[in-house]
Amino acid sequence: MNKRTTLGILSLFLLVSLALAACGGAAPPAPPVEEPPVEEPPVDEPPVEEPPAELQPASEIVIYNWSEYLDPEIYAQFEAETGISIVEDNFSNNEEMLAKLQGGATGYALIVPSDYTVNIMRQEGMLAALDKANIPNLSNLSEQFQDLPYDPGNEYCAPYQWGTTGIGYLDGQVEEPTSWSVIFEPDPGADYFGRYTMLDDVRESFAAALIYLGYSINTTDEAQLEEAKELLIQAKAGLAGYDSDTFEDQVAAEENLLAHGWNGDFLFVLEDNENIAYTIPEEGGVIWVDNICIPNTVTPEQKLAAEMFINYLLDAEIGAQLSDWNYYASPNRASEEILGEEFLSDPVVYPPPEVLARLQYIEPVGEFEAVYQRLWDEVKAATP
Ligand code: SPD
Repeated sequence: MNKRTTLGILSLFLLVSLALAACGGAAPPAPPVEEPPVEEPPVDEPPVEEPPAELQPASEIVIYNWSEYLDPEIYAQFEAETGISIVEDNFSNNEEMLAKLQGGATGYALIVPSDYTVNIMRQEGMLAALDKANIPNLSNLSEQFQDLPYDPGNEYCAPYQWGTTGIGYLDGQVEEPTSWSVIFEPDPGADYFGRYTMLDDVRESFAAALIYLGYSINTTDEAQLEEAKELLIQAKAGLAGYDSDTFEDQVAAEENLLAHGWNGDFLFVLEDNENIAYTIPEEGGVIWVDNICIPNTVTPEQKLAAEMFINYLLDAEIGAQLSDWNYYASPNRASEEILGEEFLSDPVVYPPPEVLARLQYIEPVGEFEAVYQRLWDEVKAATP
């Protein structure tokens, strides 16, 4: 190939290349090299605040209560209205409940201690303070139940029901027991000998003996307590047993003829045996207030559900339904208005002033609780 020919070919190649580029047929130009983005300094914007999730109540809670004290219908109604179900577990006396919680039981969202036990539990820091915003029905309580000495201002508990401790008996088969002597000095020839029970309850049983001896039921005098112990041992000669749960059923069934026990429980079995009667002996008896409280071991969800239930119980209609079922006096003024005159004028439920004057409250006795307990263990173990 000569030089002209070579130049001709090169010119032709150049021409073709230019023509192709003009028609877009050439390879695409390489993309421009991108500079890395310049990092902007972070702007100090406030984080987007999520509204706090509203606390939801637990769907099931457990109440630790005395037996036959809460109408099962009330649990069912509450569940139908709120979706929260309540499971009930029972204790026979305050000390059993207290020991279980002191032992570390954590499953309970509600408990029902008596007056002096609320005091003990408060001092030991075992109760959760009530969130009153969740319990507006506290205002339904009678004034005297809104500021009780063991829980001023209802900081920890709502009063549940109140009542008395005396003797229930089968009218017509035994004479009205006007003295605690029927229990402490029983006649071995009497029909009722061997057919009576005493409460399985250290403070209640000591109270009966101390009242009979003319002492305070809150004595811390060891000599007086020893005397009471001897009396309790003496009573065992004719005692069918200690019973806090079925004493009223045993009398209604005429297995026993009398029993040391709580007023409402005897009224509860009147429909089984119309001859059941109840009296406070002349020496006196015990008056008490039971309370519904929340142990300090609950979760926030359990506590909310528990407070919703307390509020439900304090509703005027529900409080009346409760007393109508368990025959105990109501601390709820609004409920009393519904309960009616027949209930309010029953002297077994609402003792007249002359009976009230002979009643004493059990109070905490501090370190002496252990002395009562030791002597009670001795009573239980003794052979009369
Ligand atoms: N059946 C429920 C009886 C409740 C009695 N609680 C009274 C305790 C007084 N110490």
